[in-house]
Amino acid sequence: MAERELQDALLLRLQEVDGGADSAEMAASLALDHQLVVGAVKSLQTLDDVIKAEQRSHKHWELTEEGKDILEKGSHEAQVFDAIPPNGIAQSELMKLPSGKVGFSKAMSNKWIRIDKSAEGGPWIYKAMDDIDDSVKTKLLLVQQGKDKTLDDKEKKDLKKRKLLSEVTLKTYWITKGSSFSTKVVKQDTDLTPEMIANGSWQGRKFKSYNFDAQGIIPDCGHLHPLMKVRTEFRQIFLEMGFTEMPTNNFIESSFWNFDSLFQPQQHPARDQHDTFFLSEPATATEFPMDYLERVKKVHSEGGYGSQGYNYDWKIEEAQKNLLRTHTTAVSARMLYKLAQQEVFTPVKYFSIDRVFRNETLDATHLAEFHQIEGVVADYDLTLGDLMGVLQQFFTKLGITKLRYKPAFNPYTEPSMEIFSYHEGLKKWVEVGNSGVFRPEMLLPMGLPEGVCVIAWGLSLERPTMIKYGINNIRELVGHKVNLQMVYDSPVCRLDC
Ligand code: FB9
Repeated sequence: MAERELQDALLLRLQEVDGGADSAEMAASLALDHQLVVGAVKSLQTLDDVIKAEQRSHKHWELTEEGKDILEKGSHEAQVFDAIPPNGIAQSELMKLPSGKVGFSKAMSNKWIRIDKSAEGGPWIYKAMDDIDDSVKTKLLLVQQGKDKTLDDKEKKDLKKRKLLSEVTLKTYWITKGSSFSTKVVKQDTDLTPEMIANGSWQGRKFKSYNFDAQGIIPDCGHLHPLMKVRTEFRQIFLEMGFTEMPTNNFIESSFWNFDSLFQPQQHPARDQHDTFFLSEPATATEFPMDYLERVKKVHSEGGYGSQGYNYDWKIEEAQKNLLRTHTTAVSARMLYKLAQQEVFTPVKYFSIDRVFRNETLDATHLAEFHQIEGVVADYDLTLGDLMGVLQQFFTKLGITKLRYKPAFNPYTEPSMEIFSYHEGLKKWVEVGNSGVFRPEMLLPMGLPEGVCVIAWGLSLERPTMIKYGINNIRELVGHKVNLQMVYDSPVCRLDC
C-alpha cells in the first residue's frame, strides 16, 4: 500500500470510530506492519491539526525463540520424561539429550522420575508416573494466545528466568481527529513561488505552516585546534598593545642566528646534540652578512663594546651548522639586525608566536617541540621598570594580575627575570614566563645605536592552553593520540576561571 493510500485508509478508519484509535490496532486491522502505520501518522501530524497523535507505551509478554521451540516440543522436563522407556534408561544416556541437563533436574523436582543409584553400570532412571501435566507448555500457549494476563507475576518471572518469555514494550500512538480533520487530505505547498504570486494561484492553495522550532542542520565545518584559538587570543593582545608580528616562517635556522648573534658561546651546553636538533642535509648555511659576522666573532673571542667577551677561538664552522630553531629569539635577532640597517633608528614593538624545537626530556607537559610566544620592545633608554610595566599590561590582558619576578640567567639578556603569577586555583605561585634586557654584546655588533635598549620576554602557548582547556597531559592536546572530538568540542569562547 502506497504511503498516500495508507494515510487515506487511516483517515477513513478514524472517521468510522468514536473517540480515537490505537496505531497498533489499526495496523492489525489493515494487516500492515506497525512501523508503516507510525510513518503515516507522523506524515499526517505535519498537516495543520488534521489529526492528533499521543504516544503511548504498552508492555506485553512474548515468547522467545526458545519459548516457541518449547511450545512445539514440550518443556525440557517433558522431553526427558518422554525419552524414558518402560524399563528405564541410564542417567548418562539421558544426559546426552539436548534438553537432558535442564530437563532432568526439573523432572526430578516435579517427582515425574526416580533414580536407582544401586543399579549395576551406574544410576538408572525410571518414570515415577504414567502421565504428566506439562504446565510450562500450557502457560506458553496461553501467552501465545494473548492470554498472558491469566499468568501471575511469579509464573511470568519464572518463564522469563528460563528465557522462554520476554517483556516487550510497544510504543504506539493514540490517534484522534484534529480541529481540521478531513478524510481527504489536500497536499500542502511548502514554497510560495513568484509564479503563484503573479497569477494569484496561491489563493486556492493550503501552505504548510513554518515550524519555527525546527533546528537547523549543523553544517559540517572545520574546527580550530585549541592551540590556534589561544594563539589568536595572544595575537589579539599583542596587536591591541601596538606590536607587529615578526615573520617566523623558517623552522630551520643557522646556529649563527640561533646562538652566535645572541652572544651565546659556541661551547654552551644548549648548543650540543642532546639539547638541539641539528640538520644533516643541508648541514650548513653559507649566506651571512660577513661584516656583521666578523663583529660577532670578535665580540665572542676578544670582547669589545666594554665587554671582555668569552676569550675562546670562535669558529665559523660552528656558526654554519643548520638546526631546528630552539627559540623564536632567533627571529627577533634577525629583525633587530634588519632594524639596525635603517639609516635612522626608529623604536619598534615586535611579537612572534610559532613552533620551536628542543631535544629535551619529554614528560606530561613537555614535548620536543612547542610554540614560543615572544614580545620585543626596542627604544632609547628603556629600563627594567619598562619591562615590568609592559609585562604587567600583557599578563593583565590574560587575566593574570599578581606578578612576581625572580632573578634568572639567559646568555643573551642581562638582567634576566623569571616571571611568576599567583594561581588562585592551585593556591600557589607558578612560572608564567622568562624575560630580560638584551645584552650590548648582542645589540651593538648589529649596528644599533648606543643608548638603544631592547627588552623582551617569552612564554609557551601550550601551558596556558592546557590550563585554559583543563588538559593535564600535553599528549591530549597535540600529537597522534589526540581525540579529534576534543578539537570539535573545545569552545572558542571560555569563561576563564
Ligand atoms: O609559558 C610558561 N608558563 C605559563 C605561561 C602562561 C600561563 O598562563 C596561564 C593561563 C594562566 C601559564 C603558564 N612557561 C614558559 C613557564 C613554564 O611552563 C616552563 O616550565 C616551560 N617554559 C618553556 C620553555 O621550557 C623549555 C615555558 C616556555 C618558555 C620559557 C622561556 C621563554 C619562552 C618559553 C623565553 C624567553 C625569553 C626570555 C628573554 C628574552 C626573550 C625571550
